[in-house]
Amino acid sequence: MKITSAKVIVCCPGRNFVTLKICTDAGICGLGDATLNGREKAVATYLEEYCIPALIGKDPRNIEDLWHYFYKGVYWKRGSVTMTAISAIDMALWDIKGKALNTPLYNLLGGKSRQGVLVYAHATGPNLEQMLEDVSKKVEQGYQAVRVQSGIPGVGRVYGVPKSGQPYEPAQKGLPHEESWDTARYLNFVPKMFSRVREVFGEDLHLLHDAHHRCTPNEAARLARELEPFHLFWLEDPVSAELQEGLRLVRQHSTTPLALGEVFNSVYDCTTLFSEQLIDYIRMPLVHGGGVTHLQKVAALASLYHIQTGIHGATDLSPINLAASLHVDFAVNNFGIQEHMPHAEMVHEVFQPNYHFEKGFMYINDAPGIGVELNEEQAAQYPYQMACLPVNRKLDGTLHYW
Ligand code: CS2
Ligand code: MG
Repeated sequence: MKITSAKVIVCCPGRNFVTLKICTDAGICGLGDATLNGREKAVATYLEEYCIPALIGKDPRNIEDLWHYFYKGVYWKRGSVTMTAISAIDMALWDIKGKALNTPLYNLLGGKSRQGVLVYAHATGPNLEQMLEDVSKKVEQGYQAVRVQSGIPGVGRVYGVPKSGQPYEPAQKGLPHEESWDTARYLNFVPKMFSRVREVFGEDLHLLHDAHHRCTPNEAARLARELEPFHLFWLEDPVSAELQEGLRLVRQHSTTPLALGEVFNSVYDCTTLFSEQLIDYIRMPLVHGGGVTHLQKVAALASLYHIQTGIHGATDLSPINLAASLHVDFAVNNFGIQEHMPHAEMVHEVFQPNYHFEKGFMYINDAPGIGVELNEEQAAQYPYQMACLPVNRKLDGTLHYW
């Protein structure tokens, strides 16, 4: 089999998505997600200028070799743009392989290890009461695990907490907008928030929280320790993990489970976190983390250290990525939980998914390969619109981690 053509499709059904389509002389085409929120065109150009010309004529069945061709072969390893491009190629090749062998992707990864994939929903609100209403909605929909985020009294607009009634979408049209932050107020508020959530919803609901990299290791240690009585499923990104050693301090002080890695793009971002057992869940997404090929290796290494997967699944990753993640979730033994934020209806006019949610779990049908269809005519109806993630400033104006 040979690759005969490949193209990049950029569309904006409510938000931007970048898709790579690779076709072969066997008449089989594969799809890969190449969406990097706020930097979509950089990945599209990387693929169009450098990867697609090099793919033509190659045998798509040699996925491992092609992965290393684009990783080692270019000399400039890693980085979000490069790794998102490699991830898209990798997903499209696995899609082709599954279609060529007429079998769903999970079958090529060792088969199913479970009957359903446990997922968590997002509940948000500009204040505590509205957030509690949103948790109720998610429980009514059948979710058994809910991530809880709320506006913080005295702090303006907080990342990832939409205005009342708006869908979750941290990126906004045009150049980055500015949001504010105050760690002291945040640290005082979050334990009170969880105390209230447990009071209303009891012990059985799995609760998660995302600190979005906002604390220093010592602040994170205080937060993790003060959240212990509320038995969180996980505390996510309490610190920015560029300094992997920083997690030692958090770990020393608390047993609250920690989840990290949605911005990682290589196993080398987490070797210390794994080998010293500093985290409990690894969040690397397929789309930015080297695709199925690399995630399998990351999951295998994590399992040696009793670390489970908790793959990133925000709405800025396309349905192709979510479906591919579900195949991995079904297959790996050390699966923990999968993030689930349903895409808007408009997104499904372009991408027809092969998965569904039922009573807290997700399921995928047996369509060969990854199994998501792309309607290119619909995609063309929604042209790209520039949008960026926000910049985050402390109340005095100092630039902070977002
Ligand atoms: C968030 C994401 O899902 C999460 O845990 O942190 O919404 C993240 O902020 C976005 O994917 C960034 O594009
Ligand atoms: Mg997150």
